Amino acid sequence: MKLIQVACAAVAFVATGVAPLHFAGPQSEPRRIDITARKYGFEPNQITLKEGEPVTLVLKSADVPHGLKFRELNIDVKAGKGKTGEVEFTPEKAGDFEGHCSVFCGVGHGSMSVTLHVVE
Ligand SMILES: [Cu+2]
Repeated sequence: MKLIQVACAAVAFVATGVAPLHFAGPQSEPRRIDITARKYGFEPNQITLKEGEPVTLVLKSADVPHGLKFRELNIDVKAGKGKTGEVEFTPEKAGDFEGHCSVFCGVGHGSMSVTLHVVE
């Protein structure tokens, strides 16, 4: 019986459609989203968040300094050369939000983007 409950919980977790990079535990800590920036792109570049669920965006640079800015969300996180920067926030509005690299990093800088899908 116990095993069935665990199995169901696992299925429900997977069925949310959000691919958790790290399991943050039961609602206490913000969910951690790791994003790697390198010339010239972000990995992942599509992220699904839930409205009202606090998250920590952790931006890691794999090479030169980069940043990630979501103008509409008032977020701008920077990561120095080979370093990590993080910002905590709670998406309050459903929709798609485009983020761009906010530190000039070379010829492909303008094409570095991330799409945040905030779902209800
Ligand atoms: Cu850049």
